[in-house]
Amino acid sequence: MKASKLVTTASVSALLVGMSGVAQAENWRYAHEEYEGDVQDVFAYAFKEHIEENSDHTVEVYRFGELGESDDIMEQTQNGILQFVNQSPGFTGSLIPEAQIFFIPYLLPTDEETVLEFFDESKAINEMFPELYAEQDLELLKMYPEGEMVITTDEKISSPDDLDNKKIRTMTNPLLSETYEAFGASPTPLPWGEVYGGLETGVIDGQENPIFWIESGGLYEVSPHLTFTGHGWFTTAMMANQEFYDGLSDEDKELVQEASAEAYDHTIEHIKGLADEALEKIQEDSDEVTVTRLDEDQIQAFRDRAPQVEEEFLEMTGDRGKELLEQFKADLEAVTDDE
Ligand code: 6CS
Repeated sequence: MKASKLVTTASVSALLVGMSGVAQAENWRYAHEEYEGDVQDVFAYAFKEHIEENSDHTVEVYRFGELGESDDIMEQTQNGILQFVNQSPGFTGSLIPEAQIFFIPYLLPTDEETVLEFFDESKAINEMFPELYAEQDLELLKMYPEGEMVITTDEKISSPDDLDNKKIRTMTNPLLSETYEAFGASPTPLPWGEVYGGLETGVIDGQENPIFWIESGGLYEVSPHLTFTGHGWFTTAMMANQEFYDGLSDEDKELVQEASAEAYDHTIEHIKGLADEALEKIQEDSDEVTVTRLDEDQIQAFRDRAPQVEEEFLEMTGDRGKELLEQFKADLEAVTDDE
């Protein structure tokens, strides 16, 4: 009698919870590739804040190194150990070849406002990429730029000839190696954890990254000659494990979408002016650092090498890559025409 009363009470309670739509509070795990206060961390914490302020769920953020390298956190997300991950196409490019589009040099302009508008409005970014990520069991939530790429080296450079025989570290996607080969260098793909030590010991002679990261990771200490070539932007992507996302209630899906949109807006505001601030800090800290901004003729010598990389991209990705590239260019034209 007592037992059956208990069962009945429990069933009624469960029913009431179900009827009132009260979702069970969950703790979601989210890993990214950077350190405290860096761009991906700013995004992650804005996302966490929105989720925690608007639901009973909590988000635990893991930074670079806490769960391994970039490829490790992607694997953990695909296996469902993590619910969310921020991984840059620099690494995802070996999993989703089309994501290497960001490594075709001189495809994106250098003007920040135009680039930000492109990310906001691009059909290639906001409609085509989610389908490509879904094929790898990933729900793409946002793609966003972190900053213009700058090359750092052990000696001053201003032409492809100056890169001859220089071992330049690249992220681990095959197209970026093609880019640096086209630029005249010897590309050396390495995970992030090996970059500072590699520069310090001379295993590599240079690398590319946005200024905020060159400052935050102290790269200028071991690779002091900075060159603005204008050849691209560091882009990144935040996503969820597909099965986890598909299993969320409609209300939670909306919550995740809203949190992603809010984190995106917040992060875009954060990156405005960030490169100038970081460069100032670098110059205050080091007398050894040189900054070279290539002029139009010098840039042209690098730009002339871009078509062979684009061709390689098309070879690696076939019709799907062609379609994506065409849309990407059309989206760029639309935002450039607006100016
Ligand atoms: O160069 C890299 O590998 C790293 N760069 C940045 C800006 N973020 C994370 C990434 O792993």
